This record gives sequence, structure tokens and C-alpha cells, in this order.
Amino acid sequence: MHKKAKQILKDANVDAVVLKTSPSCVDPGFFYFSGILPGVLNNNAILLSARKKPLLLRTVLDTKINVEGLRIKTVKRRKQVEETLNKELSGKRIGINEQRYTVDSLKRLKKSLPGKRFVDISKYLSQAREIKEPWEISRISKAAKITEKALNELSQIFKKGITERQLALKLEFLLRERSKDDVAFSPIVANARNSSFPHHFPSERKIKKGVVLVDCGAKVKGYCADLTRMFSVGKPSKKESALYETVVEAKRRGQELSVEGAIPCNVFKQVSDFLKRNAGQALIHGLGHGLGMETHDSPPGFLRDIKQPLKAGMVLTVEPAVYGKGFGVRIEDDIVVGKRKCKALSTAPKQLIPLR
Ligand SMILES: [Mn+2]
Repeated sequence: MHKKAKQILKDANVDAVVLKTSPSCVDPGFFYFSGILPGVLNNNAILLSARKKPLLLRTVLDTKINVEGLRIKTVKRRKQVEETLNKELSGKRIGINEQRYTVDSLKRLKKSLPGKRFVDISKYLSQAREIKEPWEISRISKAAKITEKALNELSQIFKKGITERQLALKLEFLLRERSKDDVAFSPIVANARNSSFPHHFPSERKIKKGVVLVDCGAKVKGYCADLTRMFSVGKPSKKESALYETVVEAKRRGQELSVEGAIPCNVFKQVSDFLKRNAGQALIHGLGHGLGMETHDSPPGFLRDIKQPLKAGMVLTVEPAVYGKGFGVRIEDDIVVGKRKCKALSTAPKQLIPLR
């Protein structure tokens, strides 16, 4: 069994762990501990216990799923899932991920397995994925390279009269084609005033003079990248160039501080104060977040209240931003925390990128 699964059984003091995934409630832990590559699965579950090989319960819709090292049972009806669980679960304390159960399915699970005690182990599951193994870093790194390359080619896709949505679609096509996987999330393309809204949804408006904020990420074998680049249609104004350079410097400072032992809330405060002094606005969102199987993975990242120190092998984004009245600037790169310094998986340019 996965050594991290063994650790969870011990730390959470549970006899077994049941991780379930469905289209409406995807649990990355299911994929992490089963070794199955992420995809849309219908109510599959994995059972981890100390004495036996992990057991995969797959429905008749997903019989293609097959991974070495797993015992496999195919179930036809939901009732069979519960019967199998009843037979397989020898202990009393069962660990589940309460963050990935709907209220409805949790009720059903508890009702069908009376006599068991369900323990929420979401905290331990997140902790297990905080520090990335080298093979995970290599996937994130590949995803970042693909994303960076596609963004570098954006001026080749860009045409006069193209809308935000069309540009976002073309970018998504490039990412999916090259990564041979899903995208981490639907790309954001935000021109001019739209760039002052952090989560702008690409509109039908044609891209005109001004800055263009593009936030996107490829996925490689289930691992995400998340980058934001700033472009300029036409010659940027002095205000636009100056704000861009301030945010570049904020990002540089954030990365410089991202070493093992650093306290995330302190890094957040230093960069936020720098932006307040130099651009007149403190950070309105975190300076960055953990990155992995999910776009927002563990650790939680550079938030104003996170005190747990960074550790080598954590992968995070660094994304300082200033959202002004007429336009906004966000620059985002991905990093791996190291003992003495961080390793950048991507590098934003020092100036706004021309689009024409
Ligand atoms: Mn991000």
C-alpha cells in the first residue's frame, strides 16, 4: 500500500479509509491513492486498510479501469457497494473525506453501515499531498512549460477583431492538444476595464486597445499549471507600463521569500505592503496558492492567516495583482519551494507583451 496511506491510517487512528469519486463530487484523493489517472468516473470507490491490498469498487460503466496492485470488484447496483463494504470493513472506525461527500450520499453511507463510526480525515488527505514527490513536480513542470509556450505564441493566434471568448477558446485548444489532457480551468481573457475584475468571464466583446490579462493552465497526467500573463494591444500607456513593472517587482520579492521555513502570512504581508506603498493598493486576494492535482491544492498558500511554515517540495503559485479603476495587472508564475531558494517553473517577462 501507498506509504502515505499507511501514515493516514495511523495518524487518524482509523481501521480503514473509503474514498469515493463521482462526476458531481470528484475526490483527487481517490485518484492519488488508487494510481488511476483522473477522469470522469461514475461512483467509483477505493478502500484502503492496513491488512489487505487496496480494493477498487468500480461500477459496470467503468469496467475499463484497471490498475496493477489493486483488488477489483465490479458492482452492478448501489446496494452491492454497501454489501461489499460491509463485508470488507472489519474495524469500527472508518475514515472518509467529508469535503467530497454530498450531504445526501453521506446520509446514505451512514444508514447502510450501521455500527460503523465515520471519521473525517480530509485534513490528513490534504497534508499527504502537501509536499510533492519528484514525479509529481515533473508533471506540474511539464504543464507549466506547455502553458508558458502557448502564452508565448498568443500573438500568433491574435487577430484584429477577435473577441475575448474566441481568444480563450483558441488558447484552450492549443493547451489541450499539446498536453493530451484536460485544462486546469477555462482560460480567462480580460481586456482593458475587464482586467480589473480578478475572475472575469471572457465576453463577446472584441479586443481593443489596452492591456489583456490572460490566466490559464494546462494539465499533464492530472497535474495542473496556473499562469497569468499581461499583454498590450497598441503602445501601452505610461501608467500601464509602470504598474506592470511594480507588479513584476512584487512577484520577484514574493519568490525571493519563498524558501523552506518562511511563514506564508509574513510573505503575504511583505508583498501586500510593497504594493500598497508603490501602487496604492494592498492585495485583495492571496499572494498565491498550492498547486497540484487541483488548481487550488494543498498547502493553502500565501494567505493573510496561514502560519504553518513552507517546506521544500511544496509547489505554489505567486500571483501579485493590483486591480485599478481602468485596468488591472496580475502576473502569476509557478514555483517549487527549496531549502535556500525556490525553483521557478515559469518566468514572466519584465515588460508587457505586445499583441498585434
Ligand atoms: Mn492562480
